[in-house]
Amino acid sequence: MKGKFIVIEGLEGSGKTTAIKYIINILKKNGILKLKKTREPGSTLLNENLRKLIKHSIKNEIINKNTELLILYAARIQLVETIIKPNLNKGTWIIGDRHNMSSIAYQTGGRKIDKKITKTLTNLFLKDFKPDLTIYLDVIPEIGLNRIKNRKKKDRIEKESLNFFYRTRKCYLKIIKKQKNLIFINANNKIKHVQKKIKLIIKNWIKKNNS
Ligand code: Z5A
Repeated sequence: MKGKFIVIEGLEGSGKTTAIKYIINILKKNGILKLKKTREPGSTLLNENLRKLIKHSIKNEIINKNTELLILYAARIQLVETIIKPNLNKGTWIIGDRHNMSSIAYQTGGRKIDKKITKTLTNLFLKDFKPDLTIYLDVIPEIGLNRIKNRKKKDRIEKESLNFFYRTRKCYLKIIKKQKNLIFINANNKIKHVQKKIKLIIKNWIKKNNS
C-alpha cells in the first residue's frame, strides 16, 4: 500500500516543528513505522544548499522575489521527484514541514507575486500531486514571532516587516477555504491544547484513511 503525505503549514513560531515530533510519535504508536520527515526548502543535499541561499543572502546581494520563487519551486520539484514520490510508492509515510501552500501564502501574499504565476508553476510541475492531509497551524504573527525571538540570529525572511507576515497569514486564511483535506488548528492556544487536538485528528484520520 502507498504511504500518505501529511503536511504541516503555518507562520514562523506556529509550532510546526513541535507538532511534527508529536505527530510522528502518534503515528508510531498507531503502528505506522515507515516514516520520513521532510522540510521545505530542504531535505536533499541540493535543497539544503538552496535553503541556505534562501535564508541568508550572499554578501547582502538582494534576491529578486521571482528568483526566490523559482528557487523554492526548484527545491520542491527535486524533493517531490527524488524523495517524496519514491518513498510514498514504497509505503513510507512522509511528514512534511511546509509544501506548496507556503509558496502561495509567502510569495503571493507576503511578496505580492501574481497568483497566476504560482498557479502556473503548480500546474506545470506538481500537476495533481497534493498532500493527503494538511494541518494548518494558525497563529497571530506577533505571537508566533515572539516565540522565536530568542533565537540567535534572524534569517532573511524572519527580518521581514510585521505587515509581510500579516499579508502571508491573510493569504493562508483565504486559501485554506478552498483546500480539501485540510484541518485548521488555532495555534495561539497553549501547546497542551494544540497537541490534544492534533492527537484526536490524527487518530481519527488514520482510522478512516489507513485501511
Ligand atoms: N518559505 C517561503 O517563503 N516559501 C516557501 O514556499 C517555503 C518556505 C517552503 C523556512 O524557514 C522559511 O522559508 C520560512 C518560510 C519560507 N520563513 N521564515 N521566516 P524555517 O523552516 O527555518 O522556519 P519556519 O518554517 O518558519 O519554522 P520555525 O520558525 O522554526 O517555527 P515552527 O517550526 O513553526 O515553530 P516551533 O519551532 O515548533 O516552535 C517555536 C517555539 O515556540 C518553540 O520554543 C516551541 O516550544 C514554542 N511553541 C510551539 N507551539 C507553542 C504553543 N502552542 N504555545 C507556546 N509556545 C509554543
